[in-house]
Amino acid sequence: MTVATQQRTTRQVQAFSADAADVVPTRNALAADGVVCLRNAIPRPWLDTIESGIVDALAGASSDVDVVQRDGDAGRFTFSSGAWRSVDGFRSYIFDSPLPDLVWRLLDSTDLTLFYDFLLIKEGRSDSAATPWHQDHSYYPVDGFKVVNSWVALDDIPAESALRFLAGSHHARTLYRAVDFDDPNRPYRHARNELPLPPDGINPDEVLVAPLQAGDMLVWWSYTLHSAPGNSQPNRRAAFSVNWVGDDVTYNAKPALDTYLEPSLTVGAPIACEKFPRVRGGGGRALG
Ligand SMILES: O=C(O)CCC(=O)C(=O)O
Repeated sequence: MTVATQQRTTRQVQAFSADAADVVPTRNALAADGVVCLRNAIPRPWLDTIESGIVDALAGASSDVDVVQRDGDAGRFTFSSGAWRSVDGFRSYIFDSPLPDLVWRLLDSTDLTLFYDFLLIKEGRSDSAATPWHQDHSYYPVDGFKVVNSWVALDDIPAESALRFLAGSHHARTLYRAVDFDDPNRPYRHARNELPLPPDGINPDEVLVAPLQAGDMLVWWSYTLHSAPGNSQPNRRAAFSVNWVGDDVTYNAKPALDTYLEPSLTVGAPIACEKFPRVRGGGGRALG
């Protein structure tokens, strides 16, 4: 994203109370824009549970942690994925907090299946830890459209370091090629070269920005294009995201990271299995 784009970005992601009795306006906003914000979605005790998980994950409980310190940055950029099985705090948050019900009521699906968790910490002054424009779906070996990311802010995140979304970019159902987060000019190792690259020259008037308070949660479709700047603030900017699939999703076994693959799955079949457990519906715990 160009500096000019950042300066002109003023529209915000539509925000709703997480406990609104009527969920229709929230669902409509998610359908229209491809992203929605749930204010105060996750209460402080659950954020503390995630924080205790972070301590354990970084102490070795997560087998998939990357810590990157880029040249010239004072702060590090740390991420971990697929750690819920070995990190108690992450598992407890995913299965026992209000999270699955908050997500399921936004998804028009008979069931809700856990795909994977993702921790992302941009320490203060990790200025170059920018995230290029991408779709989450480009990285996944699955077909279907009921795939959502539920991304909770663990810190207050001002507009300067907040996520940006291209409003309505999920509508065309165009799957773009995966890009390399470390260097968008380098081919991603599992890129499908037959797919188009994400669009260049995003129109700043169509960009939604998402400044958040700790505990606010963004929910977006896996086809929604999004990006984020590095963290030029002095404070940590951390988030924990949980990715879910609904009842139209099937496995396609396309090349992908191990986190997203399960060799025992059949191409064309739903992905629910031991690695990707069904959490609601279809034998999972009932909603409400
Ligand atoms: O927060 C960020 O910098 C990127 C998050 C993101 O793109 C994602 O979780 O898919």
